[in-house]
Amino acid sequence: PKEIFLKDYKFPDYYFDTVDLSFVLGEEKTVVSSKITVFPRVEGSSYPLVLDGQGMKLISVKINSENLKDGDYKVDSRHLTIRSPPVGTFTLEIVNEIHPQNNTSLEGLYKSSGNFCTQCEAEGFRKITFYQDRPDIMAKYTCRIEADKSLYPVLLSNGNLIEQGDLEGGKHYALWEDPFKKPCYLFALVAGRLESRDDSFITRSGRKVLLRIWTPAQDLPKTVHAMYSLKAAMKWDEDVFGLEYDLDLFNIVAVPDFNMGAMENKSLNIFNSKLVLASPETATDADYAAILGVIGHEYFHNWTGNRVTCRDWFQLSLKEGLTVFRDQEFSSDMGSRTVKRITDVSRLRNYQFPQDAGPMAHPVRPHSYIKMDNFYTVTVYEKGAEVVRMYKTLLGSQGFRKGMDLYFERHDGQAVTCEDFFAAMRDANGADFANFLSWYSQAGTPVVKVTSSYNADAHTFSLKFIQEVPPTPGQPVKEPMFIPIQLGLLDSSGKDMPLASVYHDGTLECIAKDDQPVYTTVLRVTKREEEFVFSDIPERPVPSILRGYSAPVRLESDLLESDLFFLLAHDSDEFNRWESGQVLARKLMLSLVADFQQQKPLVLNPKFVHGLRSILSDASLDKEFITQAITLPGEGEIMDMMEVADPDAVHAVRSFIRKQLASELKAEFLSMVKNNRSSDQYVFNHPNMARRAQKNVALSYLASLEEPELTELALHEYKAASNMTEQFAALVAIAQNPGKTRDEVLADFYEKWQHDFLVVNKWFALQASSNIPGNVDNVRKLLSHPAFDLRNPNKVYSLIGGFCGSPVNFHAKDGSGYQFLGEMVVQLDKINPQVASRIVSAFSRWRRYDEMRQKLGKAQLEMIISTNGLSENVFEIASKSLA
Ligand code: HT7
Ligand code: ZN
Repeated sequence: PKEIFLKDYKFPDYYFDTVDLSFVLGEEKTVVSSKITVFPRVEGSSYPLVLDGQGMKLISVKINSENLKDGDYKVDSRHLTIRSPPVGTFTLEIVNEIHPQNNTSLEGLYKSSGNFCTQCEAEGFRKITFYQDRPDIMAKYTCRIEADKSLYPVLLSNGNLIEQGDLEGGKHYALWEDPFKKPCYLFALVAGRLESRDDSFITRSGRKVLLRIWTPAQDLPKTVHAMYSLKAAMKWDEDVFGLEYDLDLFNIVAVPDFNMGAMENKSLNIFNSKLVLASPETATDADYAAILGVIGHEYFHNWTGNRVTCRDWFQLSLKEGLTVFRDQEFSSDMGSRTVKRITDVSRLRNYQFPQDAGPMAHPVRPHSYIKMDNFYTVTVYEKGAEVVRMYKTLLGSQGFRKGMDLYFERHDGQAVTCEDFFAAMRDANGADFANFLSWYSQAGTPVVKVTSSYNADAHTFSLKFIQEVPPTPGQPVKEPMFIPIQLGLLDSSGKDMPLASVYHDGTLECIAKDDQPVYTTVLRVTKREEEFVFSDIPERPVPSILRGYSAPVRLESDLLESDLFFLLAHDSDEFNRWESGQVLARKLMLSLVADFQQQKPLVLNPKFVHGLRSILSDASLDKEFITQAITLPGEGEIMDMMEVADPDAVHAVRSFIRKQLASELKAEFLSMVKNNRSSDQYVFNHPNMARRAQKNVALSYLASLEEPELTELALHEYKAASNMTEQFAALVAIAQNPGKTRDEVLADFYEKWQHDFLVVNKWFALQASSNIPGNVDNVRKLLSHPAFDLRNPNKVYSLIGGFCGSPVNFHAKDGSGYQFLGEMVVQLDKINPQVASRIVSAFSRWRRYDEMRQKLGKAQLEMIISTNGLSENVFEIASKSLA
């Protein structure tokens, strides 16, 4: 397979001005015709025109209405080359045939539940017709769709509907025109039996936009929350960024078969059903929150991605990092900012940090790829969002907004690079960003070590930073990064001290602004080693470092255990208050893991229990914050910090601490369950979600004790629940423990919900991720359950992906978990390479485990790589994992 490099980027020889597409959709085949106005980049030049195209039958090619002869062009399995096109502007007409009904890759044009739909990002358009399938080719499109009227009453594409009508033979057609230039990855078509929930939004300039969410008729009642989310997102983008929607129609279509979450096609977003459909009875608070975030995300792409797009796929984070940042801010403003930040940082730590430390580590802007689909990663998305957040931390809200305004002023309608975004931020603010660009080019999570000292005579407090960026594949040596460290200093009563000035790099910098005291400041750490000395500090402070998690780094400070407990109790920065508890928990878990490995008895530090008890009883704290604060770091996070990851030890220790906490804090947890019950109607808002979260976490702790009356309590909550959030949490609590109750409740749940495929997926995932030893056999059985289907990505992610989340069973010492996954990857690859390559990633960190597991994991990767006809997608992940 061919590797593509950023350094080899070349401007295209030809651009396209207008593209008229026509689809005749049929049961046996679909005929695609395109008419493209082509012009050369350099006037008067003539080069061969190379079009991408894969897996389709070419019927005819015309230039300026003349059929081309055999020798005028060449077709191979990947390209159509026009040998010597005419000089100047010309029209190119192509007719080809495709077979969407056989397309199980869910890329290009395919069928989902009998309806036609498309997915073109990243390189799916080349499976529809021959084209220059690259994002810097931006053109204006029309799209005519012709299909049987009774089977496909709804025909949708991008832009405005300009004509429709009936045709002979029970057929009909629709003609769509998109007035905005776009790259082909934003093209979309949907044809099917769908109905819509309609609403409208009046933009700030007074235009009325028709909003339509399309689903099969029976699902329409479940689109209320999606519509609420869309309208909230439209309003938020106007209020916060001054960005208004630019067409009179915005369509969202929900489809059950989709490789990722959703797609921002211009004015015709296509969504995985699970990110649209919700009702209190069938969706959890987490589902509701995900829908809000993703509907927002795809809508926000209209400006950050569609109006301004990427020059090439290496720049993906230009649109994705920025849009994730925007959706994070949107969700923060709609709920609790602290809790949103905590969940986002946890996600970064649990998924991105391990990627950044493994064989697939790549910079936010990768240097090369074999299959672009493999680079829709937590690094490009989530670390990319952290990079955007750092601009805001450095510039403040107003400065960041000025940068965004300049970015749109300069680049609307263009395909640009990460440097263009950087330059807009810099130029709008006259800012000095030093070596900030290395965040785009260097992989690996920087480690920042901080040591502190207080000089009681001089009343100065010094913080010394040493940073190191670990080596990653292809990048053995790194330059220091520009790390914004937001911080405050706490006095002995727990209050923030006013910060007057700091001595740094030979100069005294004033912190106070306009004679107003400042309590939180941002230090600019740019060198390998750097010292900052605060003056006028009357007593030894406790520093609260990296407030709000101001940079995506691993912080190692010399704070004492007592300092961490102090911060947990007092820090005015809620994020760091939570973080201090997590640092304590991580230290505790690691030391207990060592004890477990040495077969020492496990004893829980009473100070830890005491710290959590004070959090539980602090009435001033937000309930959802408390829930986060009493949730232990994930097993993956702890394994990631170990020299040799030991899944059994980490799982045993985490279970031990949970049980100890449950028993020590039983009274508190029991009242949390009682006090947070409610007979109210389900409401999706912060106070109600916080209440449910608190009740659910308490119930989960209690059920871990396996005491009959506590299992009974969980069973009672399961039966009494009037919404899925509480019902499913009770089921999860019960399912922790093997036995009759577990089996009966699982059977009852399926019985109740078998008609709802999204709820059944939760049921699959819960069983698959179970840590009950030997569960692989149960998962194998579930593969042949009537509700399971290897062709549906959601089901695969629930059952097979869910299984990989079990430290006990996926990493089983007898290799049964690895063998199961190896078999699944090979089977899935023949159906859907994108899904297979996501699943094979579970093997990528095989070197982190003990020798025996290494051998077993490696053997599976070798088996996969030697499989005949392996896709490029899986090949890339498997070969990089073995390298
Ligand atoms: N921009 C969208 C990316 C996407 C995608 C990429 C590869 C293969 C399938 C895909 N489906 C959607 C989603 C987003 O980030 O908004
Ligand atoms: Zn996106």
